[in-house]
Amino acid sequence: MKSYQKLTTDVSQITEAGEEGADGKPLCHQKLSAWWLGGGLLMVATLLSGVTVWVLGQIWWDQHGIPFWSKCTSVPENRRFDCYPERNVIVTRELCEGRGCCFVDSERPLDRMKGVPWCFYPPDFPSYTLGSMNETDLGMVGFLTRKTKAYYPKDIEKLHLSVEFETDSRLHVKITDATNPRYEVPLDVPQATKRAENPLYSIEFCKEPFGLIVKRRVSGTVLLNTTVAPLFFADQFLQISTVLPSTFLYGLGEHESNFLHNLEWNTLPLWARDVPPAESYNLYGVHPFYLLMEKGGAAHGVFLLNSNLMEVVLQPAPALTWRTIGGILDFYIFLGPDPNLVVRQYQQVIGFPAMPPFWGLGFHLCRWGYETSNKTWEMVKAMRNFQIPQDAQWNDIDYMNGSRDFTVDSERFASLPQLVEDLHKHGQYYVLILDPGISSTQPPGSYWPYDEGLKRGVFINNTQGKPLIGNVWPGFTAYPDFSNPNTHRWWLENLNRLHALVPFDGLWIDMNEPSNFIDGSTEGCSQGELDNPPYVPGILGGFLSARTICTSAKQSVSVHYNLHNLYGLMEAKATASALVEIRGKRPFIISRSTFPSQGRYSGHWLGDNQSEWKDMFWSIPGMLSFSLFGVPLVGADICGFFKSTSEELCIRWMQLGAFYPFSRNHNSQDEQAQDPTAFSPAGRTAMKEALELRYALLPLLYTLFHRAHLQGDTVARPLFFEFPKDEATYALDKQFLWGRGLLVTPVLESGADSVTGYFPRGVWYDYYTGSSVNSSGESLRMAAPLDHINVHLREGTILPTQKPGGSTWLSRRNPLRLIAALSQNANAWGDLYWDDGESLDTFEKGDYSYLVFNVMQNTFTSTVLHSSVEATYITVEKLSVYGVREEPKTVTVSGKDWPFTYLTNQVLSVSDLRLPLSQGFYIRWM
Ligand code: MIG
Repeated sequence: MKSYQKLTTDVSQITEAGEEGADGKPLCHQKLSAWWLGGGLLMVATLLSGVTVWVLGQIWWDQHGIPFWSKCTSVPENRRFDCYPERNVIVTRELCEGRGCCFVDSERPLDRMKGVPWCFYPPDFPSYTLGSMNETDLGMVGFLTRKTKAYYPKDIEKLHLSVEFETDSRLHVKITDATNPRYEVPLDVPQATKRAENPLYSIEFCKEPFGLIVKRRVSGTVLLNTTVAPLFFADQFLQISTVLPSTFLYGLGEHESNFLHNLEWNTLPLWARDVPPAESYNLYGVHPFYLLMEKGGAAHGVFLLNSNLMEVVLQPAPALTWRTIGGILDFYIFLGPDPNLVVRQYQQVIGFPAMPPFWGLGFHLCRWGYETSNKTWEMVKAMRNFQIPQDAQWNDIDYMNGSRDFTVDSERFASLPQLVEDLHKHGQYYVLILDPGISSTQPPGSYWPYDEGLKRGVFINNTQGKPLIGNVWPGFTAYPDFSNPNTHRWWLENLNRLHALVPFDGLWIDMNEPSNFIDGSTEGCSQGELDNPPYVPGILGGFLSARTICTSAKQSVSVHYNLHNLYGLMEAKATASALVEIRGKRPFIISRSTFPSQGRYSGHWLGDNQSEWKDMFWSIPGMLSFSLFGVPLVGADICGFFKSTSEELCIRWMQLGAFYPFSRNHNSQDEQAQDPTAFSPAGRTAMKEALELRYALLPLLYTLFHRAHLQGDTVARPLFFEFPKDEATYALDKQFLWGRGLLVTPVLESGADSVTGYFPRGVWYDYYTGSSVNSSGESLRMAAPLDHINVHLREGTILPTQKPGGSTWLSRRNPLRLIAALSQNANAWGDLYWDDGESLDTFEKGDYSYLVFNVMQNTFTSTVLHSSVEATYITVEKLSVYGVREEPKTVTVSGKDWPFTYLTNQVLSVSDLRLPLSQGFYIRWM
């Protein structure tokens, strides 16, 4: 029986309970149908055995006439949604049934450890009811009401539901309080102006209890079905669950975990926190976005635009529960269908990442504890002495006077201005750390940042309206409120003054969770609900102000309770605009705390790791996750932050780190030196070679960043993005790609002289030699001596490479070598974006060159689609073609005969070309 209340498009429909969906299966009350069956059987048993059972029935039947025992046990374990997620409570039958939930005492105590809830919602747990829906220009709106109060305080009775068909691949679903406005994340998101005409999705609503079902139209795949558990919308407890169409789930950061999430009862807390990364902790940043691979290779993504403390529960149904303690439920659903498109569509909402300066892609060297500017300078000189590529030297907090922002220690760092001048003379750059905490204990008149900040009211206030005081490196500190525009002005003025002392080129913004060495403030926190909400997700420490400031603190836009997770984003925004104003060039910023849309302002490093092999491994899933989050400029501390590294580990890590989009070796204080000059000649040489490999590939890397900036392509890319139909790629997080065609297979363990990597079906060429393997989609073992990292080219790829140099300032002038790796049909494709490497908005202003390379019918062609003066400074010197099956008799360059070499491994090389990059050319072999 079908009786849909049809709306104008076939994209949406409202389904009454018990009705069938288009595929004939009941959509709403899936679980109800399960207990009807169970209850029915019990009913028959009741009739058969007469009075005794009838009496029993009186005990077991609940007020709806439903057998309580039956409806609870009919819920399969993996479909139990936790009704009592509170920690520090031993959930008894009494407590559980007090919430109207099912209590099933586990026979296996291990289940409790594993996470199968023993207190869970029965299928008929009261929730909201959907009234009729009305059409709008962009979709539909309706109201949800609830009759029975749920068990959290300030349960909201009437909700407003809006569904907007924003684009064919993007659906926007928003649920909020129908009566009173609530906090919403202050992010500029695009507003659709007309309803999508041919959406990839369809949506269905269940009336009683309310539920939402989203399907992919072409396949009928159910992407979301929220009918599996009740919706909650109390002031400080909002919860919605869905089943998932597969277990191939990625994203949801920031955590230390495998790239592919574990769905065996895994709770991921999201709350910005200063802590050395460890599994299951909430870490520095917050990204409520996931990508899921459906069966068959299509992908979709879901973004919950909410900045409150939340947790995401994953369970093996497979199912997912969003649980947040504030804001509203504001979902964007991206239909792809290709994973690359999902991430692009996500970034169309949060913004595409900034184009970094070219030098930002060079090698960065840093440590905490250089102690003096002279020692820092010696470092730079040693690197130059060994001709190891380096673009930027950094200083950590040791440059400051008493760890105070915007000061320079005039004794230990007396030569800092000269050091920076020397760097600049060599075409190198200087980056400084800044922390948000502003010292509040200097005598009045002696520390402008605090005095002036007080005067202008730029600090976060406590509940009494006075600056909240915490404790960080300089001692007691106040915290700038970056949600206040006055703070941006003040921050800029401080940076201007500092820049006059030390003309830094980039900034490293640390401690911006914000971190606090004491919990809350010097005066503790309030007893109120903002500091002690009725429900606290499973965060480290167990309370909101653990190692940060009180969440009751007041900021100009809202309370810190709502804005905490946005601190790093707002600081990055202020810092980026200040850097633009000061230097007039592209800002280079690396931030520890991040939130969606961070990529517009900064990159990210993965925080305080250790000099351990497993930490080196964790950096790959970490990096790939930030690719999904739209923060492509990402990397981990190469060779590890805490602890001392071994030479072997550091060599392997420099090799891997040469392929971090952001490549920095950083070390903690009091650890053994781990810069490339600190090792044996052989170790040093291996590291130098790894960096030279990076520098050779920078034209490719820069082009990939352009594509990220332009349209949200990923830079460091998971394999399955390119091979979505190959399920064998779904769990890979020990290998990754740069763009579509460069495969990196690092060694991640000690004592190895070989490495095994997966090669999706097709021909792959060794980057260095051009030798090929034709993979059927298999794992291959390869030699990996200590001075070698395996890098392969996918068939059909053309790479622009450049002769490396000691810095990008030097290498950027060098001639190019193009490498074409032919497909089995003897075709290949590649491109190059080139500009001055540092001016603002070169693409937007047209000050760039863009070239497309391709090979067809034994002819390599370079086509200049757009050109600017920078391309006239460099030449193409050499072309190597991998996979030329027969030795050519002649080679011509733009019509003229040219000498060439051909090797038995099918590599054709044409050298001494001296072709200006700014002009098209073709090279033919016959
Ligand atoms: O409390 O500035 O993650 O990279 O070296 C530690 C000193 C503060 C934490 C950063 C780390 C940096 C360190 N910082």
